[in-house]
Amino acid sequence: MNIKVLKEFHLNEEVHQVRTCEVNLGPNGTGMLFAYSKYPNIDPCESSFRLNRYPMELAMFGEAGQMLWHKELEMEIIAGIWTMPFVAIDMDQDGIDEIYYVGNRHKDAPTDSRAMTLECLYGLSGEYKGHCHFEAENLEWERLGWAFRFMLCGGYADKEPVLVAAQGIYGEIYLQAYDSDLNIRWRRRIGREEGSGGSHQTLVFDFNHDGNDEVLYGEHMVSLKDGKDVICYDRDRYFGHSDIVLPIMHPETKKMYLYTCRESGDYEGCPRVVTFDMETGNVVWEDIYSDEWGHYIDDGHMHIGWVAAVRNMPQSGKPGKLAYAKRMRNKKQLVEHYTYDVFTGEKVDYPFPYPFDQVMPIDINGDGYHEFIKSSQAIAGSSGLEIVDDKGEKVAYVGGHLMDVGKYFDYPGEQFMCFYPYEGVVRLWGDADAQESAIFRERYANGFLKSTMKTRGSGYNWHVECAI
Ligand SMILES: [Ca+2]
Ligand SMILES: [Ca+2]
Ligand SMILES: [Ca+2]
Repeated sequence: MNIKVLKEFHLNEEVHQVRTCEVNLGPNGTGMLFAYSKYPNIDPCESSFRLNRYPMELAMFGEAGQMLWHKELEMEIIAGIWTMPFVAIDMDQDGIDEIYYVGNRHKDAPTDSRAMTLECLYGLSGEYKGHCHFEAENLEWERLGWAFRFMLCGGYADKEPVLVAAQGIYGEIYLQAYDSDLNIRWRRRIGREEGSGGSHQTLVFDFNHDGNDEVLYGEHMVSLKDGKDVICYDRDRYFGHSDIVLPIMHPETKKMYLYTCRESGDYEGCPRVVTFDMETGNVVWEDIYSDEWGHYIDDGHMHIGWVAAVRNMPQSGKPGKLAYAKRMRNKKQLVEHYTYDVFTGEKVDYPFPYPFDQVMPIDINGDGYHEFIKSSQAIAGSSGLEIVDDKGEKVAYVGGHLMDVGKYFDYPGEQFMCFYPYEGVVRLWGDADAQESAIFRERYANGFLKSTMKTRGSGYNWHVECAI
C-alpha cells in the first residue's frame, strides 16, 4: 500500500467541524461541497447544547481542488450535524445537482420553528433557487435533544426525484416529501406505537427492486412513493431507537440482510443486536438482551457497530463478514465488545491488537477486504489517525480528524477525508497503488454505496462504507 494525499481542499481558515457531500456539476464534473465552521459541532442533547459563536459556511470545490463558490450562512442556523443537514440532488433534472439545507430566517432566534426553512441553492454557483417552510413543529412540544434531530435525503419514485425532510429519531418521527417545486408529495408521522424509532443514518435505495426508492428510517423501510412502510422490522417487538441499521449483501447468494444495533433497551429481555432477512423481515439471529428497561446509558446502549469483509474468519479460515457491536453499561463506565459472523450470529474471536471501537473499516487498496482507519480513541471523537491492515499492523500515519469515508472521483479502492483544524485544510487520502478486485467491484455494482456519497451531509451517513 502507498497511502498518499490524493487531493487537498483549502478552506482558508481555522475549522472545527467539516462535513462534505459529492455534487454532480454536469459538464463541470464532480464537485465536493463542504459545510464547516470555526465553531465545533453542536449536539442538541440537553447536556451539550449551546449556541455557536461563528456561523456555518458552505464552499464548493471542483475536481482540481479549486474553490468554485463560498457562502457564509446566518448565525441563526445552529452549527451542527443534526440542526443543519444538507443533501445534493438534481430535483429539476437539468443535469446539475441542487443543494438543500435546513435554514432559519428569524434573526437571533435559532429555535423558532416557524422561521425554519428548507433552502435550495444551485450547485454550480451557490445562487439562491428557492425555499419553503421546514416543518419542525415538533420543536414546540418535544424535548430539545430529541426534537432537534433533522435529516434530509432523496431518491426517486415513479422516475421523479423526491426530496425527503425528517424530524426526530428518539421520539415521534415526522417525514415530508417534496417535488422539484417544493410542493408536498406526502407527509408521514411515525408514532411511538408503530415499531422502531429512527437511526442515525438515512440510507436510500430501491431495496425491494420495485422501481421506487425507499429510505431506511430506523427499522422502517419507507417508500418514497407514498411514505408508507414497505416493511417495518420487528414492528410489534421493538419501539426504541437503533444506532446502527446496515444493509448487508451475502457475497454468494446475493441475499440482503439488515444488521441492527439498538441503543434503547425498551423493556427487559429486549434484543439489542439483531440481523434480519431484509426481504421477509424474519429474524436470522439475535443476541444481547436488556437486563432492565433503559433508554440510554444505564442499560447497555449499543453505540457503535460496523461490518467488515475479512480474508480469514477465525473458525473457518475462509473469507467472511465480521460484525462488530459495542455496548456501554453503568453510565458508560463499562464497555463490552462483541464480534459475530454477520450471517449466522456465531460469536467470533477475531485476533486484533486494539479495541474495535477505535477502528473503522475501509477497503483502501481495493482488494475486496477491509483495512482499518484507527484513531487514538473511540472513533466518534477521532483524531491522530493511522491506517492499519487487517491484523492491526500500522501502514501509515495520517493525523487529522476523520470526516468521511467513501469512494471519490475515479480513484480505485476506497478513500477517506480528514480535516486539519489549524491548517484549515481537508485532505483526501487513498492508496496510490490501489487496484479493484472482482469482490470489490461487486460491492459497488448495484450503485448503493456510491449513491450514499450525496447524502453524507445528513446524520451519520458519513460512515456507511461497510454496508453491502
Ligand atoms: Ca438541477
Ligand atoms: Ca423499492
Ligand atoms: Ca483491502
